[in-house]
Amino acid sequence: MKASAMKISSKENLSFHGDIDEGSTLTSPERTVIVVDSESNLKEITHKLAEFGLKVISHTEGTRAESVVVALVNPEYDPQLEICKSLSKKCKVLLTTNDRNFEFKIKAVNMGAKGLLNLPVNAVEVLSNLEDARKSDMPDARVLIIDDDELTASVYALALEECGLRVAIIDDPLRAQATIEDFRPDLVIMDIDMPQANGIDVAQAIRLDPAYMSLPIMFLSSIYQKDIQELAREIGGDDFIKKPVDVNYLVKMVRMRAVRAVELRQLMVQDGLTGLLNHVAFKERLTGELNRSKRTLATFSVALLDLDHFKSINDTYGHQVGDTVIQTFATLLKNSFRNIDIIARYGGEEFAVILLDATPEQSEKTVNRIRSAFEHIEFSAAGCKFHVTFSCGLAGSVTNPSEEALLSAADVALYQAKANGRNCVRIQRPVG
Ligand code: GH3
Ligand code: MG
Ligand code: MG
Repeated sequence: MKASAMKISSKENLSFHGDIDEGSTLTSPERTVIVVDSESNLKEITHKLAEFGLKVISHTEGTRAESVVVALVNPEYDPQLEICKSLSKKCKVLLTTNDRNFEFKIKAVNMGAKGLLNLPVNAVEVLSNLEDARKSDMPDARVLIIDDDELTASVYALALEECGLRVAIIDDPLRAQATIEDFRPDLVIMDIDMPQANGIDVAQAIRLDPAYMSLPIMFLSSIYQKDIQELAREIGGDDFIKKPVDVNYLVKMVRMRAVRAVELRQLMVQDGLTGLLNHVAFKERLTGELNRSKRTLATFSVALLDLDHFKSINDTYGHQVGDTVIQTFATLLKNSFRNIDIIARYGGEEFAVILLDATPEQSEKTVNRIRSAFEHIEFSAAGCKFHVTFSCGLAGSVTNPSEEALLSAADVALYQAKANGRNCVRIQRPVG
């Protein structure tokens, strides 16, 4: 749903393009878009999308075009929209045109087009369409089953997985906290009667952590005593279901709750402008990763990235253009870090990233590549062209084993990067 928040209004007439960083490894093979256009437009669009790690191919490229989910078709190149029609059977087709004539729209819909994109093509808009097209009906929801009866648990798991949910099972409730931190379920199905601990106590222990206070918990039990049911409800269990459970009924209940939980979670953790994690959610993830690194000895780095002289962009071009720069930067970050990295909008024009299993030195290379890609992006507004840069401070979890230490070390490094003239990356090194 956040993709809408990421969309740029074409009224702003803002576009960007620039040179591709030669050494960039931002391109990944599955991020491909089909473009149907004249040779020269094709070249220009290829160039623009490359900045965001997107690859362009032509619709004639046979099997390579098979798995592609978005196609951009210029109606000037395909006036009868025949190519549009045939592509629409395989993927989401967007017509690249400034024509908003209603008759044209009717024809477009008739020929299978799913949207219109203004010219010049804007990479951020293409990316948010790509995200939408990839999204399936079932949100990416995770369910954790805690039950000492492994056989029953795996029967439930199978049924839930069949309807597209991701499922983890633990038979020992004492592993609940660690598993929740690692797996981050949207919903927990909890047996009550377990040899190691009572399910109701386990649920209460989980809820002692404010981060999991609203994690939905469904209790399953063959014990059917009214007072236990009431107790379960009191501590915030969403449901109490009697065992043996009809699997179809369970799937229906879980599915409904998981969808709602995912929607709620997104509302709570996402930043409205960029769709990235918000400040609070970032802090929670940081705590989780620190706990995890204590258990597993895995290390990570934290990067704080702050746009340079951003106030003057707002002052010169207006707040809306400033917002678009923030959205563009967020899109570049999303498409440049690995999927496992945790990216957040930390404050106004400041962003924070947790780079898992990466030393500050390794992270520095990644961030420098992004820095170089970003400084080449050319923005244009009100007839002027301009570039924006950012500065970054990095700190590692090995030398800063607490939340405060990590964030303040990264902040000190960011301050050094600013003092050093901006548009650079600094690592905070421990004194002595
Ligand atoms: P520095 O290089 O030292 O970071 O300078 P700066 O101008 O970027 O930093 P400063 O903290 O002085 O200004 C940040 C500006 O960012 C001020 C604020 O109005 C603007 N800002 C914060 N949030 C948003 C936002 O959501 N949208 C827009 N357009 N501007 C924002
Ligand atoms: Mg700034
Ligand atoms: Mg700032």
